Amino acid sequence: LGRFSWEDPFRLDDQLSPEEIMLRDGARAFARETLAPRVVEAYREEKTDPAIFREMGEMGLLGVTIPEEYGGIGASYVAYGLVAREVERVDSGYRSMMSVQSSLVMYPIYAYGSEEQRRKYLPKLASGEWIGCFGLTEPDAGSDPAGMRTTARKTEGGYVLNGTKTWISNAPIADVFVVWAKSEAHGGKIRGFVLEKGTKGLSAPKIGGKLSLRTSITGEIVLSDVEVSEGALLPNVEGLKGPFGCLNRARYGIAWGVMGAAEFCFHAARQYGLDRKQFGRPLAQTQLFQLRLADMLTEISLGLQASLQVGRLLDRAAAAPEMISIVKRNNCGKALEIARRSRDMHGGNGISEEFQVIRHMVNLETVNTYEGTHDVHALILGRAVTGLQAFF
Ligand code: TGC
Ligand code: FAD
Repeated sequence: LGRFSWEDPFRLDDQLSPEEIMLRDGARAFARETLAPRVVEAYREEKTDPAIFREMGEMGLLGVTIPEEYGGIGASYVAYGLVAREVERVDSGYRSMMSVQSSLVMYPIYAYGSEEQRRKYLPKLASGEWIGCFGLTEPDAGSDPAGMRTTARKTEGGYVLNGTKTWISNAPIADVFVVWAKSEAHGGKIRGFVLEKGTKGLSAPKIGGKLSLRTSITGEIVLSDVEVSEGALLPNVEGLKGPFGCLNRARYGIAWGVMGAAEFCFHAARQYGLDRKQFGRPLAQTQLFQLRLADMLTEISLGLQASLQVGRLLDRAAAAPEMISIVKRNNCGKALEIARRSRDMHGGNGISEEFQVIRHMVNLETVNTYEGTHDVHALILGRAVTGLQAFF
């Protein structure tokens, strides 16, 4: 009979390569030593430290799947997921910073960009010298990005962009903006553009007062007659499959990431239950407490195992978007439930910043919503199951 460890029930470690374990351990040490000590204050003060990008870059955590010749480390999607899990174990906002840079900025430049764009942007994004953001959502086009109003009008030497993006992670501190717009010259199809900070007409005001994901800065992207050259267009993709190709990767990373946040909350609830006595015995010695820990253990084990399988398929270019919808949706929903439960199991202490679980809980509300809400992923799956479109 095999041994059982509550910290690794399905022996995930045995299913990883030595390189994946090495990267995971590096990310874990970085998260513990560099991110964890500053998170409580950063969250309280709603403060994003741009230095984190450079620190992540030094550790090789930005664009891990991008080939070495462009500054990445050419690692697997499983490795990318493992990094997301370790970073989000500390805070979903830090994972957001990392996954926007990796999947939503570096990936489209690598997959859809010209050689010149790759060489210009990727090494500096990989090192964290430049910070990137991804503008898809608009005030009137969230779950339905096809309804976007941002336009690109052709001029002699390039394009003029107009429109407003909202809820954009990293935007106020970004150097590089991947923006999606309907291009008149391409029959109104959606095209991607790479814009640079300082371009006339481009601004990115901060959205203040967020009560969730407070370590990750969010803003608008306002485009008022922004003139760019032909070289700003991402030449190799057209239509919604451009942004969705990036979202597939980011959503997959989120599936791993939220399991890290859930593990934090699970471990905290277990420790609290062992330490805290009521009615003359540890809370962890009550049936209800153990039932909840068993539920957490089960959901986390299943969520990690499913993410690993989708990651292996992604690495073989055999993952379907619907598989990613299953793990993004289910893992976010379960992580949120686990965080809420852990908060409750901490009693009054559960609302204190000291115990940290309420921060994870409130963060996970955002993660459950962005990159396709819990219900939108249900509709994607419903369409796959029935063949019937229920969005509209
Ligand atoms: P639909 O008709 O389904 O598809 C239009 C075209 O896109 C293609 N496509 C995909 N391609 C690749 N991967 C996918 N997952 C794809 N899904 C669709 C599709 O084949 C088609 O191509 P073509 O060539 O035939 O034109 O499009 P729809 O308009 O009906 O879409 C419906 C829906 C709901 C599925 C979709 O719009 C959706 O997923 N909505 C959610 C929006 C969303 O996820 N937004 C995310 C914004 S970015 C963000 O939140 C970042 S937060 C980051 C952080 O801080 O960590
Ligand atoms: P809506 O689409 O208006 O949805 C509202 C509610 O209606 C939801 O419950 C939804 O599930 C439901 N709903 C929608 N359509 C249907 C339907 N057909 N049937 C039934 N129910 C439906 N976007 C970017 O482009 N880049 C970023 O970097 C980025 N970062 C973000 C960071 C944060 C902190 C947040 C909060 C959001 C971010 N987003 C980003 C935007 C995010 O992707 C959107 O908020 C998300 O896609 C949902 O869109 P919405 O907010 O417009 O909600």
